[in-house]
Amino acid sequence: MSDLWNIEPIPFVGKTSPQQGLGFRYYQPDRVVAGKPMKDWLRFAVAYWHTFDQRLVDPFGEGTAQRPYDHFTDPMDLALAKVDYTFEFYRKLGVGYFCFHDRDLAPEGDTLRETNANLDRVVDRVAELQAETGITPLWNTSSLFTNARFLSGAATSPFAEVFAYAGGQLKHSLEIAKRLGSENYVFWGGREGYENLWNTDLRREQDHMARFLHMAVDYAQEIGLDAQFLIEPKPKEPTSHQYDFDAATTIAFLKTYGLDGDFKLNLEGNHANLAGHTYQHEVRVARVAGMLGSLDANQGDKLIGWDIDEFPSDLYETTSVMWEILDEGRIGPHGGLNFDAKPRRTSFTAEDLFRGHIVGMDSYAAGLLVAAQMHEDGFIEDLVAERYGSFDQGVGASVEDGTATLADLEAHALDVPQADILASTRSDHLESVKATINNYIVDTLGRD
Ligand code: XLS
Ligand code: NI
Ligand code: NI
Repeated sequence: MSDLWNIEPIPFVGKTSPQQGLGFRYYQPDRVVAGKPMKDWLRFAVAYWHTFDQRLVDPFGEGTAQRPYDHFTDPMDLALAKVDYTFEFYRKLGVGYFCFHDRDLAPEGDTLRETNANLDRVVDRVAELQAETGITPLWNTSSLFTNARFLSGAATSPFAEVFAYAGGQLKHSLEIAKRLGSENYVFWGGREGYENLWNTDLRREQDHMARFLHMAVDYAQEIGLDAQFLIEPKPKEPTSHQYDFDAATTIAFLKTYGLDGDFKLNLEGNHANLAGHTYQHEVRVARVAGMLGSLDANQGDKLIGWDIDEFPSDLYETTSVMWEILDEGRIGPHGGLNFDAKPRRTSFTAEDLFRGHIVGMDSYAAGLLVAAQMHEDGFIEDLVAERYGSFDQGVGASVEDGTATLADLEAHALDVPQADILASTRSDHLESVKATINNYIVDTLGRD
């Protein structure tokens, strides 16, 4: 798969092209939609771990991926060669950002000191290529779940030695964020949860996790790191219960421990589904709490339960997420769309990495176009205003302004016939809303 070097930068080909070529049908970085270029609305990022490290294993099968650095036997040579490849990929795909875990970049040594030295050598190369290309980290994070030492968690491990190691590892990772100019810094608590309550001190583990995050806030301040801190909720997997279960749970945790001023949320489509939510639900919950930070753009599979991390292709979902983003005005203070996604095992070449990203970028660009049209027409805004209109006057207004008592409500309700109450709910036409959204998708994209 040395074919990456022969692939031309991915062009915009529009609709007239045959499907088989590599090209964008909707994504045009400089096209202005709803007042901003597409690239500013979307701020796409490539996920280092999936795109460059993932061997395309599944629980039943070995990796199928073919990568041009496979022939390196020395892990440091491989790590350094891979960095050059990654920047070539970003450039050809036409994205401005990437995301990584510390351990995606470089192999571990026997001690944290040795590991940091390996990492710093690779980060030197990343810094050089950033300076050459202007491509920068949307965020970085620390892998506090892959190594065997984290078998029972990191910040919530019952073992102080492990907590200490995790803290030391985090410190260096924050220094890298500062050095490379990461716009955000993500915490995904992969093993911060429990497998069984019988051996778990729920209170103490969450106290420890909060301590860990407070230490991160303190250290960021000490070194002048101004990246936005983000927590990425996920309900389970690999633990049977993860503390950052979903947006609502995570917001409650942050408020309980006085961390809500320093953190926002990084929301992932597939994680939303695992929690029994739509992606739009998670984005909306974060928005109404003022906690929307960034997005991990992927999707689940309706037929498979686990975090399968497909590239997003569901236009209904990308439309609903982009509708929220347009309504918000941005993804977050420094947010973007990180493709926390991998191709299927049958798609194992370099070209397939492009195909996966292209379908994801086009699906979000198409969602942006549809959502922009919906906003322009104001149909959802009007519908919601009408639906809650009864709270603008009369008894509704007295509820909202706090003057109504239960006695007032009883006096109001006591003699109203059932038919009149039902008549007052006339504007509830969910089926026609769904039909209208379908029409927007078909009509907007058909015209474009
Ligand atoms: C795993 C998570 C992970 C985070 C970064 O399910 O999505 O990839 O995004 O640690
Ligand atoms: Ni995930
Ligand atoms: Ni993720």
